[in-house]
Amino acid sequence: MRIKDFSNIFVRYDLINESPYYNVGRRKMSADPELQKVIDCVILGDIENIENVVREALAIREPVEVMYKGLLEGMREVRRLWDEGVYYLPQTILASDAMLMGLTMCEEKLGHPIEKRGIAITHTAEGDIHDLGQKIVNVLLRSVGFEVIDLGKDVPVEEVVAAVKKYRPHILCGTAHLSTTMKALMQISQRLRKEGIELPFACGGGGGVTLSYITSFAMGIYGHDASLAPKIADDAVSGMSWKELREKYNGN
Ligand code: B12
Repeated sequence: MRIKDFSNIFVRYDLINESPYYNVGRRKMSADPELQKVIDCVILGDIENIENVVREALAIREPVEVMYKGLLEGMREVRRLWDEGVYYLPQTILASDAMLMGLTMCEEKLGHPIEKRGIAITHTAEGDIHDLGQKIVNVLLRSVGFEVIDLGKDVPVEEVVAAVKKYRPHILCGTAHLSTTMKALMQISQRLRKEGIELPFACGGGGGVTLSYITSFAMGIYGHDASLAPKIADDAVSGMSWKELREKYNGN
């Protein structure tokens, strides 16, 4: 017998039961219908429709609002679903891809000022592919005029050190999410010191990447939110040392 209707074969019944998003009356996370569509597309990993809904949202909302109240809000729910064991890798990868597609559009809409404010290097730690936070940092830094040298994800410690020596940035940014990869951030700090280089090293992420961990090594400044990156970078350009920046942003 040939199967004519596949719709019931690929249904995740656990999702229907456990996620409000797979039910008919989806939980509303935004009062704004355009932003809600963005949120839904991220949660559902709907890479076919994300560009349309982001375009519609950008027609009436500021790019930073679409980023924070749409894309990031959707990712917050994905995080919950993953943490509760409802989402597996495939759903999470699709959701992340949808978010990255939307982020690129927000960046295009924001545009970049012609006059450069300073140079920033960003990267996601060696062994780590959780780069969504880093991509948001890139967009925000570029939107205020920083030249961003994006080293990408899973960047070896030595590659980061070499890039700092080559470009002499005002600020280095790092993102990590795994307990196994966050050590790379500390290793970068140690290697830079060995080379006699000191600069503000702003870090964010998840898991063990906390205020106490990041401030346990030289140069580390903890940023709980990407929106801090342009502020820290601006202060770095104005000449504040990493110690002064740590005092200002981390209170120690
Ligand atoms: C999305 C996600 C993925 C996606 C990543 C896609 C991508 N392109 O990034 C995929 C599906 C690929 C993935 C894979 C894996 N993941 Co994962 N993943 C997540 C999840 C659900 C959300 C993380 C996220 O993207 N958040 C949204 C972004 C925007 O937040 P963010 O990066 O933290 O950034 C914010 C701030 O931290 C800050 N920030 C970040 N960087 C910076 C930098 C500066 C300078 C500043 C100022 C601020 C700042 O600003 C942002 C907000 O504005 C978390 C769950 C959780 N609780 O966090 C697990 C989680 C991080 N993953 C986890 C694991 C274990 C894995 C895998 C090993 C799973 C596996 N078995 O294969 C692999 C890892 C592979 C690898 N080598 O890296 C664990 C890590 C546990 C640990 N502590 O070690 C978590 C915590 C889930 C869990 N509870 O088990 N994952």
